Amino acid sequence: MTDPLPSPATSPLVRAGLQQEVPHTPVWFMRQAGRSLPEYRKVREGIPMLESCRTPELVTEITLQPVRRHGVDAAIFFSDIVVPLMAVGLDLEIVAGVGPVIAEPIRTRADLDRLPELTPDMVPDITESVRLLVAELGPTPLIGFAGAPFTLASYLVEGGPSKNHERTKALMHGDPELWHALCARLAQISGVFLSVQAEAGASAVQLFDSWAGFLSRADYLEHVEPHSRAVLSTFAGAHPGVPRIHFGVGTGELLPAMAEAGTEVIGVDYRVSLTDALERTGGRYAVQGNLDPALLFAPWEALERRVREIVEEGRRAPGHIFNLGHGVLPSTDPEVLTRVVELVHRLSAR
Ligand code: 1CP
Repeated sequence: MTDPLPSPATSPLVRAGLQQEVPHTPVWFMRQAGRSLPEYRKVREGIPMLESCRTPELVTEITLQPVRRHGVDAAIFFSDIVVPLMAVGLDLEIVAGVGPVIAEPIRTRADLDRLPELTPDMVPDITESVRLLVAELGPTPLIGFAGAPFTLASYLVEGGPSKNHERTKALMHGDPELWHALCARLAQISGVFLSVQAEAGASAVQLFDSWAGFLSRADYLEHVEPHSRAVLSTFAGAHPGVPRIHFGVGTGELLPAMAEAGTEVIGVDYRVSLTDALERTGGRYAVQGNLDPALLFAPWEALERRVREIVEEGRRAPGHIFNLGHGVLPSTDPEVLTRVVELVHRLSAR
């Protein structure tokens, strides 16, 4: 049999996600687009973050930049987890050096009424951006994404980035009914945001529950998991064959629960080895990760040693997507990222 024509559906990233044979371990980096790239800083000059996210030509250019430069195996859609919240009419801003800031936080039932459901007609620009990208990317897959209900809820309840998530946890425990209503609404919004991207041609999706690691396992299971499960299962029903990646930071204790919430790929941060992650999830899930982004600042020999270890550990998984354990740090030397891509491809070539 001859090899199928190269296409996103037969790309190493999608194949690894679906536990199929791959020609090499696919690599991409969380936050591969962004401030580590001079070409990004140049096109973003003077344009606010959320405006950039809603301008299809700019989204396309920024998403393609790291693909051109590093030869990564996937593009990640340039957007932000708060874009769908902005689309339903919430007053919010991404403040440079801070992150998302919500003008009026959501803490009461009346506040929840300011958060309507998302419908695809509220985000025509997202459809357009994804279509433009898929046309430009050819066989390289585009990863769509959304924030998971807990991580989104944290921004909404706290009003911005939080160190301890105290107001969020106070609401979760103080008014569970409102908490579940808020998370159910956020699950609807995230679900539609993911589905719009897949409908327009995204070949894989990642659900970012970046702050889930701040929860105990019991809190995760009772207050959060049902809502992430709703997003993930609705997506799988509508888009079979599009691999899902479920990722959080500091989630070593939650890996089994996050895997069982419904995913093909479990994202692993750098605090847990891929070997331990495989063991904790019964060896049944493909894994993504997990180079410590700070190691990109270490001497090449030390970095190379760690990359080799991760590629080796990944061979024991039913599928491995090489990535960092969290996003690229802004002052990372982009040339080091390119070398890591080349190294992973060389080490893993079959
Ligand atoms: O002006 C700028 O350059 C703003 C920096 C920036 C960028 C480049 C923000 C603000 N968001 C983004 C893009 C982005 N955000 C992407 C696409 C680019 C890529 O990965 O290459 C993605 C996937 C996100 C998702 C996102 N936004 C997450 C989940 C991923 C993660 O890092 O855990 C989270 C938590 C956010 C919120 C957010 N948006 C921006 C910042 C600085 C933050 C984090 C703030 C905080 O610490 O709470």
